[in-house]
Amino acid sequence: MTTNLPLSADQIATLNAPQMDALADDYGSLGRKLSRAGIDIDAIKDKVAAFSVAVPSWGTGRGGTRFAKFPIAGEPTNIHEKLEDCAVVNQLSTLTPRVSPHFPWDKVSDYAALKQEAESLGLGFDAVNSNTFQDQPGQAHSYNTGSLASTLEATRQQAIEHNIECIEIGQQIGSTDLTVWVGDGTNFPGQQDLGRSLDRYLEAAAQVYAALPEDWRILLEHKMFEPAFYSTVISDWGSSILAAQELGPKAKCLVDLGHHAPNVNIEQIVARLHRFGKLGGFHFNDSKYGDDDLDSGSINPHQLFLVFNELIEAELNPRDGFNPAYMIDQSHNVTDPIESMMSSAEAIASCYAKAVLVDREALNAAQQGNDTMMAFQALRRAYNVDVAPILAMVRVEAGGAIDVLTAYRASGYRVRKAQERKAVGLGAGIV
Ligand code: AFD
Ligand code: MN
Ligand code: MN
Repeated sequence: MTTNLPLSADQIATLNAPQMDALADDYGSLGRKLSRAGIDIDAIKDKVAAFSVAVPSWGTGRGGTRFAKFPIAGEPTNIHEKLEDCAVVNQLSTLTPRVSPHFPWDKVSDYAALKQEAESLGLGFDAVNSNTFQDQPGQAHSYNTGSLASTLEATRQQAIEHNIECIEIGQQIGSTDLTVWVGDGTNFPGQQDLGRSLDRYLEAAAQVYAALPEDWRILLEHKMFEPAFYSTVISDWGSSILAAQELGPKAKCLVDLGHHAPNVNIEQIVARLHRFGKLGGFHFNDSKYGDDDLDSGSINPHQLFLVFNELIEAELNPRDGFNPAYMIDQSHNVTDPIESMMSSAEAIASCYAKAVLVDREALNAAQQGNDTMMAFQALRRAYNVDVAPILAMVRVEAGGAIDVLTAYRASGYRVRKAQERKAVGLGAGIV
């Protein structure tokens, strides 16, 4: 199956070799420390090995702001090259075996062949993403009035049909989720009736919902602002859960970490959505000011840990088939996207491992007994553990690299691609 891996397994093993003794030493030392707290390090390692996060096909290209995009040499220009880059991320980090495609950006003529191509690279497909927030060449109706919530019936119909087409493509490549984020909203008070816009959205989304196959879900991604700066139709988790509840059991909410007002308690939103069986997916990134799409854990790793703490609680107390689609959703404006995705996958898995390490009995007892300091310390103790040896051991056992970034640079992959691939254009590049 995996006949087409972009990096040589031998080369990864050779790069790992001089570091193996040190890793065994660090892993052993952490194992002894954890065992004093009654924790079996191998059990934690197995949980981390079973954890994975999808990468977005569009995350392999340099992102940008509305001011500019600065491409790098060797960037991918089509889905085939994007898959190859995703395979590099997965080969070295071993945490990202699925790719989330975006249509029409990733359109091809033969999806069965695309699925096979992905498999030969050690990859599968995750949620399919529709795009009704920008116009495509030759498109009959512009989305300049919005899409699923547009006042124009023909535009709404076109958006519905595009989402249904995404489901049909998804069925051919093995996806079972459709993620819908719409840019619909307004820039001026009074521009649209806030209630009627939502009515139109719900009516159109219901038609997409009706086209979902039995085992599929529609994931509604809310976002507070941008491109609309006054109001957005699905602006927050409240609008999202109400819409999901109205649409039906196959509709769930997707939380993108960057899509909230600054300082919002996102971990509580996670807990709330889970409480009502509506947490369907997650887009990981980090932010300082808004929807910055910075690398996961680069600004506020503690928040990422607290989010995972809620996700582990949800995993332990599942409601309504808890099965969240985890994905990295970042805009890599100033780094090599492969490096950012590998570093982010590590930050995400690290917070997952720390959340697994939380002594839930101690936490629950302290909570129950109103011992605030000890409840906080239960979280703090886990957060302070350096889980790097666990992550590295997981990677080595799966054929990945101990030091992903050094291995990637030593592979010369990007330099090779810079010679093989055609240059991408300049221009603004918001993703
Ligand atoms: C936009 C949105 C959102 C979405 C992405 C892909 O902000 O994060 O996931 O496009 O559709 O960046
Ligand atoms: Mn997102
Ligand atoms: Mn976003």
